[in-house]
Amino acid sequence: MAKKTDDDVRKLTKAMEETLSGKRFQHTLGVAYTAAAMAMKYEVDVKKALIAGLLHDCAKCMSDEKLLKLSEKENIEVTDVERRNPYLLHAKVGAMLATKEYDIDDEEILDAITYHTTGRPGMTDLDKIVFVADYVEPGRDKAPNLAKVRKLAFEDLDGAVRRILKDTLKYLEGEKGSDSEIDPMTAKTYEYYQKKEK
Ligand code: DGI
Ligand code: FE
Ligand code: FE
Repeated sequence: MAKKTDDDVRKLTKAMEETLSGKRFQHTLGVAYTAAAMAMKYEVDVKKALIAGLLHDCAKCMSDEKLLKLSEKENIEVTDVERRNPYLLHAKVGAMLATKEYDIDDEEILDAITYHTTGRPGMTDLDKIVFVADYVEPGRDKAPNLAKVRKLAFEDLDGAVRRILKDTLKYLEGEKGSDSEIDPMTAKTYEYYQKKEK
C-alpha cells in the first residue's frame, strides 16, 4: 500500500458515511479527530491514528448473524465468548474489512482496529490511542468520570487505558444479562496494565 494521502482520507470518510448509521458516523469522526490529537501529543503518526479512528467501527452496523457468517467465511477465529457475544467480533471483522474493502495493509492500523474493544497486553501506542479515543470522544456522555478520563487521556496514556479497563469491567460486572460476559482478553489486558503500574 502506498502511503495514504489526504484524498484517501476523504474517500475513507465518505465510505464510512455511506456504510454507518448517522450516529455511528458521528462517533467515528469524533474518534478519528480525538485519536489524531492524541497522536500529536504522544508523537505517533497522526495520519495512521486518523485512519485507524475512521475505520475502527466499520463493521459495527452489522447484525450478529452477518458478523458470525463473515468470520467463518474469512477464517477469523471465533472464541467461545465471541460466539455468545457476536458484537465483540466487530473489531476483528472490522480489521478484515479494512484490509479487503478499504485497502489498508498497515499492520499497526489493523492491530489498533482488532484490539479496540478489549485491548491486549502490551498494546502499541497507536492501539492505546484508538482504545482511549473510542471512550473519550466528544459524542460520548454515559461513562462515569468522563471529564477526568478525558484529561487523563492527554496526560498519562497508560493511566487512561487502565482507568477505562477498570470502569468497563466494573460496568460489565454490574450488568445483568448474557452480553455482559467478560472477554478473557479484556481481563488479561487490565491485569497487565495493573501490574505495569507497580
Ligand atoms: O463500538 P463502540 O461502542 O464504539 O465501542 P467498543 O468497541 O469499545 O465497544 C464498547 C462495548 O464493548 C461496551 O459496551 C463494553 C463492551 N466490552 C468491552 N469489553 C468487553 C465488552 N463486552 C463484553 N461482553 N465483554 C468484554 O470483555
Ligand atoms: Fe467498537
Ligand atoms: Fe467505537
